[in-house]
Amino acid sequence: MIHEKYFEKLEEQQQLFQKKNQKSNFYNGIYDRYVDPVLTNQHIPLIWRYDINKETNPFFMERLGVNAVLNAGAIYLNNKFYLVARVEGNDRKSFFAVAESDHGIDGFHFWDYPILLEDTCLSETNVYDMRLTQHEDGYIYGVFCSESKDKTQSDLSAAVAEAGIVRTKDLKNWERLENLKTLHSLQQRNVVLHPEFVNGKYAFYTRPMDDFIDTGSGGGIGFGLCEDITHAVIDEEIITSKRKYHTITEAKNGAGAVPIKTEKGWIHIAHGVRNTAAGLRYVIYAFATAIDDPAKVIAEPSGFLIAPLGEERVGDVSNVVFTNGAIAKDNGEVYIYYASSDTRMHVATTTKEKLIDYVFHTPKDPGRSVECVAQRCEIIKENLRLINNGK
Ligand code: M1P
Repeated sequence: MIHEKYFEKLEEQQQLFQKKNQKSNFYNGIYDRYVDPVLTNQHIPLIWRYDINKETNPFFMERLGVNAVLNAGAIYLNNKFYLVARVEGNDRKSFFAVAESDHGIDGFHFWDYPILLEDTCLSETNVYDMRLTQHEDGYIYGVFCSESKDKTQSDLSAAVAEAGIVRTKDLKNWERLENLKTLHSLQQRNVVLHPEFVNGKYAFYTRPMDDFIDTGSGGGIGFGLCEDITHAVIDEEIITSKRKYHTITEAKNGAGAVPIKTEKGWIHIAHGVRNTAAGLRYVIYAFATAIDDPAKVIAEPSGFLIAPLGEERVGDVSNVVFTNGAIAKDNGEVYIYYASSDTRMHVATTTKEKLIDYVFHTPKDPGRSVECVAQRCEIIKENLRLINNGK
Protein backbone atom coordinates (compact mmCIF):
# COMPACT_ATOMS: atom_id res chain seq x y z
CA MET A 1 0.00 0.00 0.00
CA ILE A 2 1.35 3.41 -0.96
CA HIS A 3 2.10 5.69 1.99
CA GLU A 4 -0.26 8.73 2.14
CA LYS A 5 2.76 11.00 2.68
CA TYR A 6 3.89 10.14 -0.84
CA PHE A 7 0.90 11.93 -2.36
CA GLU A 8 1.47 14.97 -0.16
CA LYS A 9 5.13 15.21 -1.19
CA LEU A 10 4.22 14.55 -4.83
CA GLU A 11 1.82 17.47 -4.81
CA GLU A 12 4.55 19.74 -3.39
CA GLN A 13 6.93 18.56 -6.08
CA GLN A 14 4.41 19.19 -8.86
CA GLN A 15 4.19 22.80 -7.67
CA LEU A 16 7.98 23.06 -7.91
CA PHE A 17 7.93 21.69 -11.48
CA GLN A 18 5.19 24.12 -12.49
CA LYS A 19 6.81 27.20 -10.96
CA LYS A 20 7.73 29.74 -13.66
CA ASN A 21 11.22 31.10 -13.45
CA GLN A 22 11.75 34.87 -13.68
CA LYS A 23 14.72 36.91 -14.75
CA SER A 24 16.36 38.41 -11.68
CA ASN A 25 17.20 42.11 -11.44
CA PHE A 26 20.89 41.37 -11.96
CA TYR A 27 22.27 43.42 -14.87
CA ASN A 28 25.55 43.52 -16.72
CA GLY A 29 24.30 43.71 -20.32
CA ILE A 30 26.04 40.41 -21.14
CA TYR A 31 23.58 37.83 -19.81
CA ASP A 32 20.49 37.46 -17.65
CA ARG A 33 20.33 35.54 -14.41
CA TYR A 34 17.18 33.90 -13.00
CA VAL A 35 15.58 33.96 -9.58
CA ASP A 36 15.33 30.17 -9.13
CA PRO A 37 17.78 27.37 -9.77
CA VAL A 38 16.71 25.07 -12.64
CA LEU A 39 17.59 21.84 -10.81
CA THR A 40 18.09 21.04 -7.14
CA ASN A 41 17.95 17.90 -5.02
CA GLN A 42 14.24 18.71 -4.53
CA HIS A 43 13.71 17.95 -8.25
CA ILE A 44 14.84 14.35 -7.76
CA PRO A 45 11.90 11.96 -8.20
CA LEU A 46 10.49 10.80 -4.88
CA ILE A 47 10.66 7.20 -6.08
CA TRP A 48 14.47 7.48 -6.24
CA ARG A 49 14.66 8.53 -2.59
CA TYR A 50 11.80 6.89 -0.72
CA ASP A 51 10.44 3.42 -0.43
CA ILE A 52 6.79 4.46 -0.84
CA ASN A 53 5.38 1.21 0.55
CA LYS A 54 3.75 1.87 3.93
CA GLU A 55 4.43 -1.67 5.13
CA THR A 56 8.20 -1.49 4.62
CA ASN A 57 8.57 2.23 5.32
CA PRO A 58 5.92 3.16 7.93
CA PHE A 59 7.61 6.49 8.81
CA PHE A 60 8.06 7.41 5.14
CA MET A 61 11.79 7.87 5.72
CA GLU A 62 14.11 8.95 2.99
CA ARG A 63 16.09 5.77 2.33
CA LEU A 64 18.46 6.89 -0.42
CA GLY A 65 18.82 10.65 -0.10
CA VAL A 66 20.27 12.90 -2.78
CA ASN A 67 22.68 15.56 -1.60
CA ALA A 68 23.16 17.69 -4.69
CA VAL A 69 22.39 18.11 -8.38
CA LEU A 70 25.19 19.88 -10.17
CA ASN A 71 27.56 20.13 -13.15
CA ALA A 72 25.23 19.15 -15.99
CA GLY A 73 26.04 18.62 -19.64
CA ALA A 74 23.45 20.17 -21.95
CA ILE A 75 22.01 19.50 -25.38
CA TYR A 76 19.05 20.68 -27.47
CA LEU A 77 17.31 17.87 -29.38
CA ASN A 78 13.92 17.66 -31.07
CA ASN A 79 12.81 21.05 -29.68
CA LYS A 80 13.62 20.11 -26.08
CA PHE A 81 16.33 21.12 -23.64
CA TYR A 82 18.14 18.20 -22.02
CA LEU A 83 20.52 18.27 -19.09
CA VAL A 84 22.60 15.26 -18.11
CA ALA A 85 23.12 16.20 -14.49
CA ARG A 86 25.58 14.96 -11.95
CA VAL A 87 23.43 13.61 -9.15
CA GLU A 88 25.29 13.09 -5.91
CA GLY A 89 23.77 10.72 -3.37
CA ASN A 90 24.10 11.21 0.37
CA ASP A 91 26.70 8.45 0.03
CA ARG A 92 28.95 10.89 -1.95
CA LYS A 93 28.82 8.78 -5.10
CA SER A 94 27.67 10.61 -8.22
CA PHE A 95 25.79 9.27 -11.21
CA PHE A 96 24.18 10.74 -14.30
CA ALA A 97 20.52 11.43 -14.96
CA VAL A 98 18.64 13.09 -17.82
CA ALA A 99 16.26 15.98 -17.07
CA GLU A 100 14.21 17.62 -19.83
CA SER A 101 12.39 20.92 -20.24
CA ASP A 102 10.43 22.63 -23.01
CA HIS A 103 11.72 26.12 -22.27
CA GLY A 104 15.23 25.68 -20.82
CA ILE A 105 14.72 28.04 -17.88
CA ASP A 106 12.15 26.08 -15.85
CA GLY A 107 10.08 22.91 -15.84
CA PHE A 108 13.08 20.53 -15.80
CA HIS A 109 12.05 17.07 -14.65
CA PHE A 110 14.01 13.84 -14.53
CA TRP A 111 13.22 10.74 -16.51
CA ASP A 112 12.06 7.71 -14.50
CA TYR A 113 15.50 6.11 -14.28
CA PRO A 114 19.02 7.52 -14.03
CA ILE A 115 21.59 6.48 -16.64
CA LEU A 116 23.03 3.05 -15.94
CA LEU A 117 26.52 3.02 -17.45
CA GLU A 118 28.14 -0.20 -18.60
CA ASP A 119 30.45 -1.39 -15.82
CA THR A 120 33.56 -1.75 -17.94
CA CYS A 121 36.01 -0.04 -15.63
CA LEU A 122 36.12 -2.08 -12.44
CA SER A 123 38.44 0.21 -10.48
CA GLU A 124 36.14 3.20 -11.06
CA THR A 125 34.54 4.48 -7.83
CA ASN A 126 32.92 7.69 -8.96
CA VAL A 127 31.76 9.37 -12.18
CA TYR A 128 30.87 13.03 -12.71
CA ASP A 129 30.67 16.15 -14.89
CA MET A 130 29.60 14.89 -18.30
CA ARG A 131 30.05 17.14 -21.34
CA LEU A 132 27.69 16.33 -24.21
CA THR A 133 29.00 16.81 -27.74
CA GLN A 134 26.79 16.49 -30.81
CA HIS A 135 29.61 15.36 -33.09
CA GLU A 136 29.60 15.65 -36.85
CA ASP A 137 30.14 11.86 -37.03
CA GLY A 138 26.45 11.47 -36.03
CA TYR A 139 26.86 10.40 -32.40
CA ILE A 140 26.25 12.34 -29.21
CA TYR A 141 29.31 11.79 -27.03
CA GLY A 142 29.43 12.11 -23.26
CA VAL A 143 32.89 12.72 -21.83
CA PHE A 144 33.11 12.61 -18.05
CA CYS A 145 35.47 12.17 -15.14
CA SER A 146 36.10 8.56 -14.17
CA GLU A 147 37.69 8.47 -10.73
CA SER A 148 39.47 5.57 -9.04
CA LYS A 149 41.37 5.13 -5.80
CA ASP A 150 45.10 5.74 -6.18
CA LYS A 151 46.32 2.44 -4.77
CA THR A 152 49.95 3.54 -4.89
CA GLN A 153 49.35 5.99 -2.03
CA SER A 154 48.36 5.36 1.59
CA ASP A 155 46.40 8.65 1.73
CA LEU A 156 42.73 7.58 1.66
CA SER A 157 41.75 10.61 -0.40
CA ALA A 158 44.36 9.99 -3.10
CA ALA A 159 42.63 9.33 -6.39
CA VAL A 160 43.25 9.11 -10.11
CA ALA A 161 41.07 11.01 -12.58
CA GLU A 162 40.66 9.88 -16.18
CA ALA A 163 38.27 10.86 -18.95
CA GLY A 164 35.52 8.30 -19.55
CA ILE A 165 33.73 8.28 -22.91
CA VAL A 166 30.22 7.12 -23.80
CA ARG A 167 28.13 7.65 -26.90
CA THR A 168 24.46 7.57 -27.76
CA LYS A 169 21.97 8.68 -30.37
CA ASP A 170 18.95 9.15 -28.11
CA LEU A 171 20.26 9.75 -24.55
CA LYS A 172 18.66 6.39 -23.65
CA ASN A 173 21.05 3.77 -24.95
CA TRP A 174 24.66 4.48 -24.08
CA GLU A 175 27.71 2.63 -25.39
CA ARG A 176 30.78 2.89 -23.21
CA LEU A 177 34.10 3.27 -25.00
CA GLU A 178 37.58 2.97 -23.57
CA ASN A 179 38.75 5.78 -21.31
CA LEU A 180 40.89 8.41 -23.01
CA LYS A 181 44.64 7.88 -22.70
CA THR A 182 46.92 10.91 -22.70
CA LEU A 183 50.47 9.66 -23.03
CA HIS A 184 52.16 12.66 -21.41
CA SER A 185 49.73 13.57 -18.59
CA LEU A 186 49.27 11.58 -15.41
CA GLN A 187 45.63 12.58 -14.81
CA GLN A 188 42.77 14.23 -16.71
CA ARG A 189 39.62 16.05 -15.69
CA ASN A 190 37.39 18.54 -17.52
CA VAL A 191 37.90 16.89 -20.89
CA VAL A 192 35.63 18.07 -23.72
CA LEU A 193 35.21 16.62 -27.21
CA HIS A 194 35.23 19.24 -29.99
CA PRO A 195 32.12 18.87 -32.21
CA GLU A 196 34.00 18.76 -35.53
CA PHE A 197 36.89 16.75 -36.91
CA VAL A 198 40.17 18.67 -36.93
CA ASN A 199 42.56 17.52 -39.66
CA GLY A 200 40.32 14.47 -40.02
CA LYS A 201 40.76 13.50 -36.35
CA TYR A 202 38.74 13.68 -33.15
CA ALA A 203 39.86 16.70 -31.12
CA PHE A 204 39.73 16.91 -27.34
CA TYR A 205 40.21 19.80 -24.94
CA THR A 206 42.08 18.32 -22.01
CA ARG A 207 43.39 19.45 -18.66
CA PRO A 208 46.76 17.91 -17.99
CA MET A 209 47.36 17.35 -14.26
CA ASP A 210 50.17 15.89 -12.19
CA ASP A 211 47.89 15.08 -9.29
CA PHE A 212 44.19 14.61 -8.47
CA ILE A 213 43.72 18.15 -7.08
CA ASP A 214 46.77 20.12 -8.24
CA THR A 215 47.39 20.63 -11.91
CA GLY A 216 51.08 20.97 -11.01
CA SER A 217 53.03 21.46 -14.21
CA GLY A 218 49.79 21.43 -16.26
CA GLY A 219 49.88 24.86 -17.87
CA GLY A 220 46.18 25.28 -18.64
CA ILE A 221 43.53 23.92 -20.97
CA GLY A 222 45.16 21.44 -23.33
CA PHE A 223 44.23 20.31 -26.82
CA GLY A 224 45.04 17.06 -28.57
CA LEU A 225 43.97 14.92 -31.50
CA CYS A 226 43.19 11.24 -31.72
CA GLU A 227 42.57 8.93 -34.65
CA ASP A 228 40.16 6.41 -33.21
CA ILE A 229 37.47 7.42 -30.72
CA THR A 230 36.87 3.79 -29.72
CA HIS A 231 40.50 3.51 -28.49
CA ALA A 232 41.17 7.19 -27.87
CA VAL A 233 44.84 7.99 -27.38
CA ILE A 234 46.35 11.47 -27.41
CA ASP A 235 50.07 11.68 -27.86
CA GLU A 236 50.70 15.41 -28.05
CA GLU A 237 48.81 17.97 -25.93
CA ILE A 238 49.37 21.65 -26.60
CA ILE A 239 48.09 24.39 -24.26
CA THR A 240 45.32 26.69 -25.50
CA SER A 241 44.07 28.94 -22.65
CA LYS A 242 47.01 29.25 -20.28
CA ARG A 243 46.96 29.61 -16.52
CA LYS A 244 48.43 32.95 -15.53
CA TYR A 245 49.87 34.51 -12.38
CA HIS A 246 47.52 36.84 -10.49
CA THR A 247 44.48 36.17 -12.64
CA ILE A 248 41.28 34.17 -12.21
CA THR A 249 43.09 31.10 -13.60
CA GLU A 250 46.15 31.20 -11.40
CA ALA A 251 45.54 27.90 -9.57
CA LYS A 252 43.72 25.97 -12.33
CA ASN A 253 41.40 26.26 -15.27
CA GLY A 254 39.43 23.78 -17.30
CA ALA A 255 37.26 23.55 -20.40
CA GLY A 256 33.56 23.81 -19.66
CA ALA A 257 30.81 23.74 -22.24
CA VAL A 258 31.40 22.42 -25.74
CA PRO A 259 32.67 25.44 -27.73
CA ILE A 260 30.03 27.45 -29.57
CA LYS A 261 30.68 28.02 -33.27
CA THR A 262 30.22 31.63 -34.43
CA GLU A 263 31.24 33.54 -37.54
CA LYS A 264 34.08 35.13 -35.52
CA GLY A 265 35.49 32.01 -33.92
CA TRP A 266 34.77 29.24 -31.41
CA ILE A 267 33.53 30.69 -28.14
CA HIS A 268 34.64 28.73 -25.09
CA ILE A 269 32.98 29.02 -21.69
CA ALA A 270 35.38 27.58 -19.15
CA HIS A 271 36.23 27.80 -15.46
CA GLY A 272 39.13 29.44 -13.68
CA VAL A 273 40.28 28.87 -10.13
CA ARG A 274 42.32 31.00 -7.79
CA ASN A 275 43.41 30.38 -4.24
CA THR A 276 42.31 32.61 -1.36
CA ALA A 277 42.61 32.55 2.42
CA ALA A 278 39.05 31.13 2.40
CA GLY A 279 39.92 28.35 -0.06
CA LEU A 280 39.61 27.94 -3.80
CA ARG A 281 37.33 30.34 -5.69
CA TYR A 282 35.87 29.05 -8.98
CA VAL A 283 34.54 31.45 -11.61
CA ILE A 284 33.44 31.08 -15.22
CA TYR A 285 35.29 32.87 -18.00
CA ALA A 286 35.16 32.99 -21.79
CA PHE A 287 37.61 33.15 -24.65
CA ALA A 288 37.58 32.54 -28.40
CA THR A 289 39.70 30.37 -30.66
CA ALA A 290 40.12 30.47 -34.44
CA ILE A 291 37.54 28.65 -36.55
CA ASP A 292 40.22 26.89 -38.60
CA ASP A 293 42.46 26.28 -35.56
CA PRO A 294 40.34 25.66 -32.43
CA ALA A 295 43.49 25.50 -30.28
CA LYS A 296 44.61 29.04 -31.18
CA VAL A 297 43.27 31.67 -28.75
CA ILE A 298 42.26 34.82 -30.65
CA ALA A 299 40.38 36.75 -27.95
CA GLU A 300 40.48 36.57 -24.16
CA PRO A 301 38.50 39.19 -22.28
CA SER A 302 39.84 40.08 -18.88
CA GLY A 303 38.36 38.64 -15.70
CA PHE A 304 35.33 36.47 -15.15
CA LEU A 305 32.06 36.15 -17.02
CA ILE A 306 30.09 34.65 -14.12
CA ALA A 307 31.10 34.66 -10.44
CA PRO A 308 29.11 33.27 -7.51
CA LEU A 309 26.47 35.80 -6.42
CA GLY A 310 24.26 35.97 -3.33
CA GLU A 311 22.94 32.55 -2.38
CA GLU A 312 25.08 30.97 -5.10
CA ARG A 313 28.07 31.59 -2.86
CA VAL A 314 27.04 29.00 -0.29
CA GLY A 315 26.82 25.24 -0.61
CA ASP A 316 28.77 22.04 -0.24
CA VAL A 317 31.87 23.63 -1.75
CA SER A 318 31.23 27.34 -1.28
CA ASN A 319 32.35 30.17 -3.56
CA VAL A 320 32.15 28.04 -6.70
CA VAL A 321 30.44 28.43 -10.05
CA PHE A 322 31.16 25.72 -12.59
CA THR A 323 29.85 25.03 -16.07
CA ASN A 324 30.02 22.02 -18.32
CA GLY A 325 27.01 22.64 -20.54
CA ALA A 326 25.56 25.35 -22.74
CA ILE A 327 22.97 25.32 -25.49
CA ALA A 328 23.27 27.60 -28.53
CA LYS A 329 20.07 27.48 -30.55
CA ASP A 330 19.90 28.17 -34.28
CA ASN A 331 17.97 31.38 -33.55
CA GLY A 332 21.00 32.77 -31.70
CA GLU A 333 19.76 32.23 -28.13
CA VAL A 334 22.36 30.84 -25.72
CA TYR A 335 21.62 29.07 -22.43
CA ILE A 336 24.59 28.71 -20.10
CA TYR A 337 23.95 26.08 -17.44
CA TYR A 338 26.09 26.43 -14.35
CA ALA A 339 26.20 24.95 -10.87
CA SER A 340 26.71 27.02 -7.76
CA SER A 341 28.83 25.84 -4.87
CA ASP A 342 28.61 22.20 -6.03
CA THR A 343 24.97 22.10 -4.89
CA ARG A 344 22.38 23.17 -7.53
CA MET A 345 22.00 24.11 -11.19
CA HIS A 346 21.20 27.56 -12.63
CA VAL A 347 20.82 29.03 -16.09
CA ALA A 348 22.08 32.32 -17.52
CA THR A 349 20.69 33.37 -20.90
CA THR A 350 22.29 35.47 -23.58
CA THR A 351 22.74 35.44 -27.36
CA LYS A 352 25.55 34.56 -29.73
CA GLU A 353 25.63 38.22 -30.79
CA LYS A 354 26.16 39.39 -27.20
CA LEU A 355 28.79 36.71 -26.53
CA ILE A 356 30.72 37.75 -29.64
CA ASP A 357 30.57 41.39 -28.57
CA TYR A 358 31.65 40.45 -25.02
CA VAL A 359 34.53 38.20 -26.08
CA PHE A 360 35.91 40.38 -28.87
CA HIS A 361 35.33 43.86 -27.42
CA THR A 362 36.00 43.46 -23.69
CA PRO A 363 39.57 44.61 -23.05
CA LYS A 364 42.25 42.00 -22.29
CA ASP A 365 43.81 41.73 -18.87
CA PRO A 366 46.97 43.84 -19.15
CA GLY A 367 48.47 41.87 -16.26
CA ARG A 368 49.58 44.64 -13.82
CA SER A 369 47.69 47.06 -11.57
CA VAL A 370 49.33 50.10 -13.09
CA GLU A 371 48.21 49.06 -16.57
CA CYS A 372 44.74 48.02 -15.37
CA VAL A 373 44.10 51.42 -13.85
CA ALA A 374 45.39 53.13 -17.01
CA GLN A 375 42.98 50.95 -19.02
CA ARG A 376 40.13 52.04 -16.73
CA CYS A 377 41.15 55.71 -16.97
CA GLU A 378 40.87 55.48 -20.77
CA ILE A 379 37.21 54.45 -20.56
CA ILE A 380 36.51 57.10 -17.88
CA LYS A 381 38.15 59.83 -20.02
CA GLU A 382 36.09 58.93 -23.08
CA ASN A 383 32.86 58.72 -21.04
CA LEU A 384 33.52 62.10 -19.39
CA ARG A 385 34.16 63.63 -22.82
CA LEU A 386 30.71 62.42 -23.95
CA ILE A 387 29.03 63.57 -20.73
CA ASN A 388 30.71 67.00 -20.86
CA ASN A 389 29.68 67.39 -24.48
CA GLY A 390 26.14 66.68 -23.32
CA LYS A 391 25.69 63.77 -25.76
O1 M1P B 1 34.54 21.72 -6.37
C1 M1P B 1 34.63 22.52 -7.52
C2 M1P B 1 34.92 21.67 -8.75
O2 M1P B 1 36.15 21.00 -8.58
C3 M1P B 1 36.61 20.24 -9.66
O3 M1P B 1 37.06 21.09 -10.69
P1 M1P B 1 38.64 21.12 -11.02
O4 M1P B 1 38.93 19.83 -11.64
O5 M1P B 1 38.91 22.27 -11.94
O6 M1P B 1 39.31 21.32 -9.71
C4 M1P B 1 35.60 19.30 -10.25
O7 M1P B 1 35.67 18.14 -9.52
C5 M1P B 1 34.19 19.81 -10.23
O8 M1P B 1 33.32 18.70 -10.28
C6 M1P B 1 33.84 20.64 -9.01
O9 M1P B 1 32.62 21.31 -9.25
